[in-house]
Amino acid sequence: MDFFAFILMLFLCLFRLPTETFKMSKSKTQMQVLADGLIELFHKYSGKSDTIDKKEFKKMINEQFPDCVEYPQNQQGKDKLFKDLDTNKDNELSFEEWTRLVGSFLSCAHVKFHQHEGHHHHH
Ligand SMILES: [Ca+2]
Repeated sequence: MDFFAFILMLFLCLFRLPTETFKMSKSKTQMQVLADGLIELFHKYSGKSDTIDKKEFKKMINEQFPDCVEYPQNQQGKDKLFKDLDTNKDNELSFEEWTRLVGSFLSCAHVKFHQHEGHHHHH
């Protein structure tokens, strides 16, 4: 390494440290807060294993996804939904597999939001 490269590297290091400290002290964006909340929710049901098994899945559906008609509340429907989400068929839902459920729940909630909005406009 020549002297110039060394100085350049030193400069980069000096620059990087304060920038990162600044970034960390900045408040989180709305999206970051939501992501943290979702990760927390996943961990609440996955426990230490970091995957959700069928039993944990049913508990989660009952407690967290009760108001969406797309999510079947009967036993058979829940089994099917679990099977659909478990794309690698290992009988566990990974975080990635679980985000598909979150995605469709968000779509459903979005539709409901506008239905609700429309309802209010008529009154
Ligand atoms: Ca899986």
